[in-house]
Amino acid sequence: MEFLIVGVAILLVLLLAVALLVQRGRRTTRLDDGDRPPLPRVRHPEPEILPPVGDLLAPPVPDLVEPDLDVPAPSAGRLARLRDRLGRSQSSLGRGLLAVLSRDRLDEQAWEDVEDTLLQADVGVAATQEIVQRLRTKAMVASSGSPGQLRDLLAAELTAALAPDMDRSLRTLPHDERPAVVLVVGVNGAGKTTTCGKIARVLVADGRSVLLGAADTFRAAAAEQLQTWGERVGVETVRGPEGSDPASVAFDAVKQGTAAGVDTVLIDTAGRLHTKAGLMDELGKIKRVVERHGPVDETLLVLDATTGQNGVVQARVFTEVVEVTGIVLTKLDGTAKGGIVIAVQRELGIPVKLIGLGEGKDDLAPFDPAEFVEGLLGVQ
Ligand SMILES: Nc1nc2c(ncn2[C@@H]2O[C@H](COP(=O)(O)OP(=O)(O)O)[C@@H](O)[C@H]2O)c(=O)[nH]1
Ligand SMILES: [Mg+2]
Repeated sequence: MEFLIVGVAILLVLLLAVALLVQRGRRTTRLDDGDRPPLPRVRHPEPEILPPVGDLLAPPVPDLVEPDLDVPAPSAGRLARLRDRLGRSQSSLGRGLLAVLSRDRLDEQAWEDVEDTLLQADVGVAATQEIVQRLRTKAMVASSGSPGQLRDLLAAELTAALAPDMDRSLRTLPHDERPAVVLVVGVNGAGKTTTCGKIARVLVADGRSVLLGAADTFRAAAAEQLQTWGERVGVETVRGPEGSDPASVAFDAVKQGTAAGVDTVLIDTAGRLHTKAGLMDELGKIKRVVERHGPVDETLLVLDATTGQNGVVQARVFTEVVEVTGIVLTKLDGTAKGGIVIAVQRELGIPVKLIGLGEGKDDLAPFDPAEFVEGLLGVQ
């Protein structure tokens, strides 16, 4: 019995000793491992996700659009998307006219009311008289004279008054050796800088390269505002020191744009000159100096639509200074009356090319007469 106890005790001691040895052996191994360079970690390859075939066929995203940059909305279809903003703000014109045309009898009073509604909507005297006269004639010979038919006749007349055949394309395509140059002019607060920024976004969305020129050198904040617009879409801005000569900034912008091989240079200008003569001098000089590089392709006059007929008077001053090739009417989403588009175009004989429909980054739409009239009249 004693033998057995001693035997078990010896066995236990032996087992303990073996266990200790194994333990130490492990530790040693660990230390050795630490001295060796770590084994490369085996990376399990990420499962490869192949793009769908449709994506492979899609055009490559232009380099300009980096992940941290905005991807502006495409310009196509913008007016259709934004036109309900017109419907809301233009209720006086659209709803007023449609209410009159829905009357049981279109008597003398009714036509006078149509005329008043158009005048109140800033359509202007000459255009109003013309529209009413043509509409009256057509309503007389109309087959049914139903409100729906009269609405269609009205839409057709308003569209005709907007000269749908005018060329509204923006000349922004580069020439052989130099970029297209777009000059943006207008009075202070009309929305020039905002419009420059929005146009830059439209061009970037269409895959073009752009450079901005901050020729409003009165305040550093003006150049900063423009630069911020550009930075969001990866577009550079050429600036000069505050108070420097705007013409030389504009000249440098075109020079740098040419060297960089961009498609379009957009030049923002100041509008806060106190006298008409000062404005003439400055804008005339900018244009002359820029044209040492070659002719300006597009001169856009930005008008605040809420200023109504005053805007037309203002516009005349600009057309005397520079050859305006297109009008941008801003703030048509606000209290503006849509008729101003008809008046401006008719009195200046210059096409409205773009309209501003909000403060949002992509709230600028190419102008389309038929689409615009549908917006004015609202969806019935
Ligand atoms: N609601 C609205 N506001 C606009 C529009 N376009 C410009 N603005 C605003 O008008 C103000 C003046 O714009 P800005 O571009 O600085 O005018 P600038 O002095 O001619 O350069 C800014 O607050 C803009 O956000 C527009 O289409 N709709
Ligand atoms: Mg400005």
